[in-house]
Amino acid sequence: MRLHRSMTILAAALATTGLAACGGGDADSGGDGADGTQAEGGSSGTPQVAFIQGVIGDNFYISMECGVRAAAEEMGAEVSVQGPQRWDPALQQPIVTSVSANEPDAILIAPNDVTALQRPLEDAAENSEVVLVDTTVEDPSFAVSEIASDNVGGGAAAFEAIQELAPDGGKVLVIDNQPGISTSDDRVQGFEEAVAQDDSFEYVGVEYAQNQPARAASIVTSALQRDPDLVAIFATNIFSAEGAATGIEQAGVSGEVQVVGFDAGPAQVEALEDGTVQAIIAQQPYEIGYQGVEQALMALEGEETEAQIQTGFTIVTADTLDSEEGQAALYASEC
Ligand code: T6T
Repeated sequence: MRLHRSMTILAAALATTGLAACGGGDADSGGDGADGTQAEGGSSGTPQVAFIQGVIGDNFYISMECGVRAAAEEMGAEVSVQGPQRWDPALQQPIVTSVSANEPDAILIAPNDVTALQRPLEDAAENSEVVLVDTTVEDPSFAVSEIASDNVGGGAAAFEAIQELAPDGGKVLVIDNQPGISTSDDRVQGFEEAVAQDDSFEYVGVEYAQNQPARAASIVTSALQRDPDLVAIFATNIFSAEGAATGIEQAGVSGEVQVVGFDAGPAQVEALEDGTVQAIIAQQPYEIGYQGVEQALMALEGEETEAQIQTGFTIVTADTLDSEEGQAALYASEC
């Protein structure tokens, strides 16, 4: 149920975060129930926030969960966390349906697919404030806020890193999760636009590993058989990067073929240290989760929310890994 009530503690907590409400949000972000009634939250009166991850066991979403939990504790909300076992819209949809049946005050979700999750989330938004964290859907107008990295910019930054690592140019490959995911589609787009501007590079295309490191590894070994002169690979997320590093090691080309990966989980850090990956692009998942709760609670209070919030990223290399900034950018394994 949506709330629209006086929560002095919450309001005070929001005021101290210093995040100004500035425009955006849906017209309905005032927080009345779909039927126009003003509804109370959980039986305790404490706002109930359900966080649905893109997939469980992914350090990006674990770090996001830490931000969600920290914000909820500070602002006096209760949190439940769930997610599909694999990155698969068919697994995430029933989770949305069952979470939504309980009508939590707010749902924070990273939808698995831009199309498949559209309808279930529109339905969920009838009874809960929905905040899209990380990924989005085709028409996010039902959401009170969307919070994500600059993914197009991140893809372009990955190519810039490759330009520095392979200044003579050559063949480059992208390994992605699967099409239809807003974040990684944007990363691929940013990369493709950037590579098209530099004649010294030849883009051999994008291959999909379906979030399976083993598939990413075999994509790398086959790509090297086809194109032994491949100079660099951009892997668009944790599992693509993890598999790319394995493939590079199996092919015995560590340091010869440059790998730039998105995300900064423990496996990516190990790959940087081993020299199988040369640069990683760390997002700010904790911040995304924290701000997600903040926006949800603002919507519940009837305050204006920010329609879109873009968070930053940090490029980490073996040289910067031990710096304060490098260490601060790494993802958590637990909160
Ligand atoms: O890269 C992140 C996230 O931004 C993306 O949407 C899905 O993959 C990750 O969770 C990393 O595995």
